[in-house]
Amino acid sequence: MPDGTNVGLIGYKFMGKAHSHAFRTVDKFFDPTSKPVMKAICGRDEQAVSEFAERWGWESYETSWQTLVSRDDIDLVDIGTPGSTHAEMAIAAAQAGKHVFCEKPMAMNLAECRAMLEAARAAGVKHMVNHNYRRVPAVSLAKRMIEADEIGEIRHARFTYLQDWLTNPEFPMNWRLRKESAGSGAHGDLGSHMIDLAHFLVGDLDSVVGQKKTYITERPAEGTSSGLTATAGEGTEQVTVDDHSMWLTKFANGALGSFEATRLAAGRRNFNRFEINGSKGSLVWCFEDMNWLEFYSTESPAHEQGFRRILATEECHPYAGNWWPPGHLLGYDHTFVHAVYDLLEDIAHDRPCWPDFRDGAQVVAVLEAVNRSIDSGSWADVERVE
Ligand code: 4PW
Repeated sequence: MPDGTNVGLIGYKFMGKAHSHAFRTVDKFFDPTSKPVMKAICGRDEQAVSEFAERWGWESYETSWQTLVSRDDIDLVDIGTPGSTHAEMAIAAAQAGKHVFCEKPMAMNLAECRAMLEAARAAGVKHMVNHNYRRVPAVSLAKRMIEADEIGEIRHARFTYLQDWLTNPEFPMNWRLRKESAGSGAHGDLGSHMIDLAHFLVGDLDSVVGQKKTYITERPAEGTSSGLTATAGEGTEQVTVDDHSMWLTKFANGALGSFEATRLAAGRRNFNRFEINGSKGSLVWCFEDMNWLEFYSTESPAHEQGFRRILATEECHPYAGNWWPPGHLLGYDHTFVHAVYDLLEDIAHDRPCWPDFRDGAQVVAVLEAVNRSIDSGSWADVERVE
């Protein structure tokens, strides 16, 4: 794109802000070959989306996503809306010849994912799913250390993603609590992130056995909502998704693993954590302390044995050198900038994106295998997406 990459973003709430921030910021700290041009933001409420466009610097706004994806002056469609809308939007965008960036979970089910993947491949456009936690410098550093055999053969790994914003039964309904808009509760919302990290750091999951539970089955009706906040309306509504999901896995490489996702873990605000144990050491990371990676090596001298805390803000650490001097910490928003930078470079240099729609579909394949295991009461094999 000689004059930049023209972006159209669908969604202007929580993810709309995070993605808008990323497009506004990326060329201030990174040097994308093709700079993003914030062409159009899309949302159904004309007053709200026009105000958002003004505030965030979008050149125009649309109230119809169909109009946005068909515009000739759009190169990249970014989908920041609830999961029930992803497939239709992504397929239409690909068929219109647009590159596609899609929030997680990729879609409501594996069939939708496969249709999105097929459409993107047929159109020859780039496709990426925003599993942003891969792009925390400390997480990408963990990937490098695993690839360098610094912890040896991985034997087991445990992933937890705990939040508490739904602990209070008076917290009202919102789209994340409805099966028809979100597909599932903590299982997909948080579980998809854990699965993607597991794919990134450990490998494919071969089989799973799980359980889910909804503890609060009725909540005050929705008034207004944005992100993880909401106000109550009149009456009540049934919750149709899980509060809590947990499962065991057998990885394809022989390792064993455990996963737990909940949004009712009082005191855990965004406790996305992994611990990976290998034959020569361990790696531990937690988003609530996201700049630090804990590393234990069995090869350290006996008197030095212990977890070493690595502050991943050095020039040598992934992405970190583009920001501030060592020790100046990064945050959640920086991971979106990293994703947008890599996407723009993948488009400009015709490189495969990661994670792409195949990776995103593989995540949903695991989510569905857990559901099958719950229905059957026994282990379920994970379908492989090619
Ligand atoms: O990581 C994200 C969190 O910031 C998740 O994708 C969903 O949004 C659930 O909590 C928040």
